Amino acid sequence: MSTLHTHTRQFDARALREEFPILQRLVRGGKPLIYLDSAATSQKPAAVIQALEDFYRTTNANIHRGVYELSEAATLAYDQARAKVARLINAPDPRECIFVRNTTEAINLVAQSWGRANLGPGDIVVLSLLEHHSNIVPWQLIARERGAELRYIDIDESGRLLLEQLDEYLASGRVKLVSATHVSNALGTITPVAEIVERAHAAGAVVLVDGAQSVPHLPVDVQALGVDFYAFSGHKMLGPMGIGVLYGRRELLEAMPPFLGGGDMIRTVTLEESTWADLPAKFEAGTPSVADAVALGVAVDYLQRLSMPAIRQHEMELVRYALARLDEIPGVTLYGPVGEDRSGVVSFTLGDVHPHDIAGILDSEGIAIRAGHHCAQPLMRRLGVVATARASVYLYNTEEDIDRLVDALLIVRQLFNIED
Ligand code: 7TS
Repeated sequence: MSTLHTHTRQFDARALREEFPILQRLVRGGKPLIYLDSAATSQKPAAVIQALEDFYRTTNANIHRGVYELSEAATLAYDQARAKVARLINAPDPRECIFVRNTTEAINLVAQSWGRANLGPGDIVVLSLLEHHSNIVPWQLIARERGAELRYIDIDESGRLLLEQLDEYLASGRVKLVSATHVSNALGTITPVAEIVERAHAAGAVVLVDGAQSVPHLPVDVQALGVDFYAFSGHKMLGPMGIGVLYGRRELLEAMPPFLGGGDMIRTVTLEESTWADLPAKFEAGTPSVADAVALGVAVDYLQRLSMPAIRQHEMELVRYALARLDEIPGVTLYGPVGEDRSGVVSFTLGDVHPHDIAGILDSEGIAIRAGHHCAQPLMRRLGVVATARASVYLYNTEEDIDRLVDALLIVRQLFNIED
């Protein structure tokens, strides 16, 4: 049944696997690698790896400086990558897409630049209990510095945001910014971003969305969502590590002071003071990760060729299958919502086996999952667990990967004598 299903489908994950060199390797003494940790970082197709090599072999030069052929070619490739990223998220203007290192840096940029200029004593920043530490700690730092306060939107038992609480916070009239994730890395919850934006804007608050787990997996349209800032990482969307993006609405970015000072971000410098370059250079001090940006552009091409709706569809089918199969295993507890508002992340526990033990046994079977607090300690505390095991899928995963996961979990049950 499963074979027929796969053959009649447009999306052929098994064929795509061939394009990912690392998925061909064996681990743990000859076992095929079953990679179920794409929420931590995705694997890279040969085209992206090739783009890195090509850049250094044929185009390497610093950008925006030389008047010679190589520098012009490198600058052009860098700008084209920015345009591709802007198209992927439907940003109105590529200059609104700032290249940074990752989601963490993008959020710190907004906290340090926008936050320092706009937050004062008594102002409120609203976050949620679903946040990754990278969307908590930067706000704690700037809130402490500026005398601002933090509030957190709670979740219900299935891991969905309780938006009534956002309304209560907004009613105070003191909320300057709402910063929330689009997809929870620990539970897979897809949050109602457009609704959050509507409510926050009606109360005069600015909205930042952490898109680290959404841009790789869902169609994202920053204009349709109405967000003010949107942050994501290249390495989770088939691109290299070390390159990420901050989208920001132009009026906001133009009004913000620089984050880092140095070369490339200035218009003029005297011994006393400096003036700033236009967007996006104002926020890209120093030599950027040009090759990584160019390779991210190739990753975006790859995703768009498959189409984001098709990737989303494939992952939804896989997660539905995984949830059903894991649910059959006695002793398994599944976390996160069941329904359309769920991405390709499956968090679970098995009896009272520590998730690190689960992950260790799975590893000996060649299966890579993540175990721990997933950089979401407040969320784990809210759920009343110290850690979960987490399997996360991407476009190259198949139902066979889930079958192997289930087989290995049955071994864990046996080893730990879990009762039915
Ligand atoms: N926000 C979310 C929702 C994330 O999932 C992550 C990384 C980040 C921010 C930070 O991204 P970075 O690229 O700046 O590191 N999440 C995970 C994870 O779930 N397992 O490892 C990293």
